[in-house]
Amino acid sequence: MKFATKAIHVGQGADPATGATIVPVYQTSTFTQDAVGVTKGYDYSRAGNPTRTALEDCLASLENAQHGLAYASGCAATAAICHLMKAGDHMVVSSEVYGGTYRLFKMVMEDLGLNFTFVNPTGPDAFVNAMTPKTKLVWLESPTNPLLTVIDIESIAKAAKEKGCLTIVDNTFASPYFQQPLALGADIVLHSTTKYIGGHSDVIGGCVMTNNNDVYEKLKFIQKAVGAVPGPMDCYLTLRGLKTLAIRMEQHAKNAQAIAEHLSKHPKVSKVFYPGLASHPQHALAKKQMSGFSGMMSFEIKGDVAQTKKVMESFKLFSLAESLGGVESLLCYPALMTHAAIPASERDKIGISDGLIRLSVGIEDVDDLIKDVDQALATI
Ligand code: P1T
Repeated sequence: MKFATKAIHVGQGADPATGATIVPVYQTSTFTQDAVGVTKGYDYSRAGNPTRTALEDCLASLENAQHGLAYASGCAATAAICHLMKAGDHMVVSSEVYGGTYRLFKMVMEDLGLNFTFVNPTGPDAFVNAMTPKTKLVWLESPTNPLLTVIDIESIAKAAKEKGCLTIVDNTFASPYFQQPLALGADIVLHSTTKYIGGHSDVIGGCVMTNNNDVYEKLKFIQKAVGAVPGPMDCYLTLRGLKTLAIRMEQHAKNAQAIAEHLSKHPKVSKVFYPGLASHPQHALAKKQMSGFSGMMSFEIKGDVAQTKKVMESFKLFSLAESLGGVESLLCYPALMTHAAIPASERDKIGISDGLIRLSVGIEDVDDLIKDVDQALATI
């Protein structure tokens, strides 16, 4: 079965109890048992719920994984993976990650005795050199948020495997439609389903997919024991959004490519970060490991911070908002919004400047989006 068909059908057969064509919202915390310990497969919704099972099965199929697990948010999924480590264990992390991922590692997990080394993501050697006998996990996000750096998943996963470490890829920016990290050798894939997978900016969620049975058993236990699970209505909304993922991603990528090309010729723009541009430093790698370049981009204007803010506040169709991946276009100021948790000195080192604007390009008519970009830039 191909991607678009799986998104609509896997895990979503007619409801066995009623024949409902669409997976019902099983809005129940508990399940009546036929006799003590005799259930129809579910006993309590923290452990499992049929609406969640449908979502987990469908998500797994989209990453060609045997197992899928859904969480209450992308950060909850990230925290679940941290629970695979014990105090004293070490993770090598790409220095370019979502600000909330950095915050969770540095400000929550380090206090519990986990250790993290952040490395420049552009050379596989940096990951290998940072590994110690205590390293258990390697964390990649590709393309990165918000600089759209493309990381060589295959090389790093291979090197990690040789050292006995598991590689995790946060695949939120690409979506499973454009990138399949497990096929590139990664052990675990993670998404904030709040973004492209849900696709309509109306639900928070996260997920993890793997083919490793041992990792799945551990994560399944952690999911139940920690309890950061999505409710049935959240699973329903995510599943509803997921059905159109393929068609949405095509349009996101088409619109983003057109806007990136337009911006790169614009006299008021100094730099554009989009993996679909031939000028992107990892364009060749992006072409090799992704089947499309998705809908996220960033750019810098020729101007100071005040002018950057003026431009940002002048958009009319793009909303000034955190998050990404919805059908509507958004823009954000990473330094003060999504990546504010990263200290300014670290942001400078990474390249998240005070002039950086991030766009989540939606699926509106691209002519309207380009007009909006142009009128905002015309204000300075
Ligand atoms: O917001 P939540 O569902 O918990 O997902 C966290 C997360 C994880 N990974 C990546 C790559 C992300 O971008 C995010 C969330 N990001 C934003 C809210 C943002 O605007 O970038």
